[in-house]
Amino acid sequence: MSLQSREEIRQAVSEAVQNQPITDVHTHLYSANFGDLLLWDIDELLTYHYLVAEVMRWSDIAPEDFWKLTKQEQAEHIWQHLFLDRTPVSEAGRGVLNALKELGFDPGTKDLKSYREELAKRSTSEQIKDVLERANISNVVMTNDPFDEKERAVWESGKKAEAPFHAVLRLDPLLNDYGNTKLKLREWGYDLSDEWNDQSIKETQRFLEDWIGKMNPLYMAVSLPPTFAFPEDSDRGRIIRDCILPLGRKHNIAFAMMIGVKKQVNPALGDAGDFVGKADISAVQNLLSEFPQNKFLVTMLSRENQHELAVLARKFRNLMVFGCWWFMNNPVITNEITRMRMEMLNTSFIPQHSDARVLEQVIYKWKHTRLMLTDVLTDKYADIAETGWKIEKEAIEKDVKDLLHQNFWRFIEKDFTKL
Ligand code: FIX
Ligand code: ZN
Repeated sequence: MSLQSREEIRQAVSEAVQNQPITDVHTHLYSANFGDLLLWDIDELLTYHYLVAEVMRWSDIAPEDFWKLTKQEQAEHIWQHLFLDRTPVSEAGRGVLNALKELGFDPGTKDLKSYREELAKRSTSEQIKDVLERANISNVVMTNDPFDEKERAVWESGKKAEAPFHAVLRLDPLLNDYGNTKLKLREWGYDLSDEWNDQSIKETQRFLEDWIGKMNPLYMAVSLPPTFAFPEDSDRGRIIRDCILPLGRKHNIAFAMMIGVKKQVNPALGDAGDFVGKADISAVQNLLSEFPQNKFLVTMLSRENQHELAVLARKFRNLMVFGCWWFMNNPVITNEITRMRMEMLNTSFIPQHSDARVLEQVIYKWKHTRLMLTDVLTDKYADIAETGWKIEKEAIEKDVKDLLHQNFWRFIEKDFTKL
């Protein structure tokens, strides 16, 4: 059935976007068997580090005193300053209200106590099932850190990611702090030399393959500072070249680089203390060019890097651009970035990931993304219809499935060593 009016197109786009189950390609969520590593409920929603940063701009509380409060007291402090004393117009504030609304609560009552009491009646598994159904999410990709003692213990006990959750091998301590991490790896039985030599390469690869075996990760990942460079005569440069990329080719595992975070510029704020910087994208260009048989998922944190990242993806098919990461995940920017990517890459990119740290965040992060994507796609299809090209409902559904699901899985499965 071909659609020609803008209203018909918008209706078909809205339905396709709403009905398409999503693969959320980067989150900090965990399947229920990982226990309290998974954060959920209203107090976790309210104490999200985005809101901690925002409350510190209004409240006079000293950060160290804030952290001494109980989780419930922290939530109430944020609720008072950001929701009761003023309107929660920020993206994170709007998000809490949309999560409550989509969960069947009435944010208009502003009755935090009632939300808390109702959610306390639910089990973790029930909440996971309910939240993923409401958000229409079919797959959740985790962030799994073998250097986090609590999480390491879960994996060492033999537990695995439970469907529809999937593991990712996150490697920040190995790549960004090898000097200290080397000592820990030696404690774990990996016989690393003082200097970087064949023994170090072998043992670092053994560590990685041990965890690839434990986790069966969809990709290996790292967050990187704006100063990230490649090639670079550094521990990070050597480990990427000698370990990450050879194993990526051997096991057909993508390498995800999340570039542009300035860690802990204000340590007093905890996770809210990270900042952003424009990166030199030539590091990515050099990796793509030198390693055509590896595949790279890349997202960047600075708005100023977004255009060149999209242009770079036009040059290298082994680059999959994903998400509007962190400080990019605001409607004014996601709208701009998604239009720019579509105008340069057609639909060959992954428009969003939730980065959810709290289960219920996927409800609002994907509601907001679906609204944005509906606006962008309606405009793009209307532009095409205006040329006389017939826009078919089935074609819209296929494009939307690519954007929200298939592009990721096709890239994960594609083996660039065999192209
Ligand atoms: O490195 C990352 O995975 C970042 O997404 C997080 O560290 C960050 O705190 C976050 O959750 C941003 O949304
Ligand atoms: Zn993240």
